[in-house]
Amino acid sequence: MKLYDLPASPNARRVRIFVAEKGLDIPLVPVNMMENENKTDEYMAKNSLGRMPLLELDDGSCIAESMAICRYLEELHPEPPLLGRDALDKAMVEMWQRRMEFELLMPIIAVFRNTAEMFKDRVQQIPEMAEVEAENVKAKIEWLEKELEGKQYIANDEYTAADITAQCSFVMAKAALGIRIPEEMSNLNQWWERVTSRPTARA
Ligand SMILES: N[C@@H](CCC(=O)N[C@@H](CS)C(=O)NCC(=O)O)C(=O)O
Repeated sequence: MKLYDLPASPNARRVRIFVAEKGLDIPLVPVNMMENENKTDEYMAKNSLGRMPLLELDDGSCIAESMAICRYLEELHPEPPLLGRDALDKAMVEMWQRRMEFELLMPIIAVFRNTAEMFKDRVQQIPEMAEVEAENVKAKIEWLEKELEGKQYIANDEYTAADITAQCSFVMAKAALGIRIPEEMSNLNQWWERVTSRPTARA
């Protein structure tokens, strides 16, 4: 088994954290996007969208999509559960994971793709879209601050994939866009302290 990785990518990071939380040791294969290593025939045969992360199994099967990779690993290694324990809990983790992905991570990536120099020649950048999505990110951070009232973690009372996706979203927001959790948002700041003090946070 090997994991094709893009070190700075929030999607790749969430899978690396998931792997580390499971205590697994899966060899990483760094893919250099700037050298178009993800567009070679060899890589495109593994993932026709040319994206990372990608998990390649020993039998040659290739799993793309971060959450599909996480689901596969959870099935093989149920402990500690990061995708929920019983039917309701699994649904809640799925709900919150999707919310973190669609409402936070994707708008943050949209701001980055529409403004970053490294994407200038790779995508059609629309500055107005970056502005709209930046406002969206701000509103979603305020929303999450309220949602975290009285909660230790995002989906339930333990650390799950929903926290991992949110955590990686904030890492990217801070590193790539300079967007930080506002000081006065005590729920989010306490949650941030809780998740980033885990030994796996720098995976
Ligand atoms: N939905 C996919 C998204 C994967 C994705 O977009 N990966 C980006 C890095 S964050 C990538 O590989 N981009 C390569 C490119 O744009 O050429 C997932 O959840 O894994």
